[in-house]
Amino acid sequence: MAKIERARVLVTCPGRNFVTLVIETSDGVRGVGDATLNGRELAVAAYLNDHVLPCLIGRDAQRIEDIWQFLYRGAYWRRGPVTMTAIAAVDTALWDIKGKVAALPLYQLLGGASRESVMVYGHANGNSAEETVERALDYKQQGYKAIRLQSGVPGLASTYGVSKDRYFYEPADADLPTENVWSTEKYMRVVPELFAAARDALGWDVHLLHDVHHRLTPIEAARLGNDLEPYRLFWLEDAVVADNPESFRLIRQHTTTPLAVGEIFNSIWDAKLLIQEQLIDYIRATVVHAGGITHLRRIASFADMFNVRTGCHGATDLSPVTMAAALHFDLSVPNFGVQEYMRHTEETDAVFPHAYSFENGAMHPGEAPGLGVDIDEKLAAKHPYRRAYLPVNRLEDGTMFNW
Ligand code: CS2
Ligand code: MG
Repeated sequence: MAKIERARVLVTCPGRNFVTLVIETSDGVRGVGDATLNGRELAVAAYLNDHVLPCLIGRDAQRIEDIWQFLYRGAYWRRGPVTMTAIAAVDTALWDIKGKVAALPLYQLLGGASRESVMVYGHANGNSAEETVERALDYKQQGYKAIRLQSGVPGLASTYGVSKDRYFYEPADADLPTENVWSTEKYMRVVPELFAAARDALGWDVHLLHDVHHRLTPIEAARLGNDLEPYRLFWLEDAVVADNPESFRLIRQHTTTPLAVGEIFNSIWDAKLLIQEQLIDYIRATVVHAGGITHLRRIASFADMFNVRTGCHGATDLSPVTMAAALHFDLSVPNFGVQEYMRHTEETDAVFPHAYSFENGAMHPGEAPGLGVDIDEKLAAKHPYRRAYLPVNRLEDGTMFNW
């Protein structure tokens, strides 16, 4: 029985901050897990170093479920982003080890492939609807079958999802939170025009997605969903803050535009009502923030009972370790919808060598044993941590609002 012999937390910043857990067994098998919580990275690193790692040493590395329960029930203070991200890192690293011991790629341990590849969506954005559509055409030419559109809003200096760079988007860009200004009225006028222009230019054989990023009230979201119905969106994401899941009942009453939610969910309990009442169509919970592969499989099985499909979060602040784990999960899960793929920079990819690949709008985790990703510790050490915060939002009258 291989025991957990060593474990260490690596914090590195190749372009942006990442927290990675490395676990090594008495048989010399190594596993990696992502523990990155954007803008709160050091909180998870401390939780792991000070509270979790001491409990892991000497345990049977094969007992993933028991260790999951030990860290969840044993914490007493269960759930929440820091705890569930720490548990996720341990869980992912142990699944990586189990795959290596079995000499199988992880998806084979998760039940094998349910499809040939994983449809991903790309991120077309621009300062104007025209610029966004022009970039979306570029993504279509690259073979993407699904494209998220985010455009600037006239009268607002900046808005979510619009980056200075054509391909890379990193919102955590300052060592103190940047204060942006938001106006729902200005935004609501732009989005239907953007999708009308997009359908004209791109046609109907490509899926289009949009992220509202938690910025509307339920009735505003209902109106936007309605206004967008002619453009047949694949999904409208985080239309409202999901703290009060009942809000989605009002949206459902007024629109058939599919709804996606859950990237900030940490446990099945955050999603239970929304799934059970079929108030959403896609669950965005992901490996790194929802308790790892072990817990995400539970969420997906529950969602499957209610015709809800997976649409895992995959932004740049989720490291290549999470991208690899997500692709193994996506290839095997029966109720798969789509996977988000926000490209990492070359600098990041160099620190995290990986087997997954992209081709013609789809990805595959590869056939390497375990996750098929690792961290180059020497290279990682060359990129010290740099404090960085996500922006915050204020309304035009100065009122604090959701970013
Ligand atoms: C977003 C993210 O990709 C998405 O759907 O909601 O970019 C999100 O803003 C970041 O992951 C926050 O860290
Ligand atoms: Mg989102």
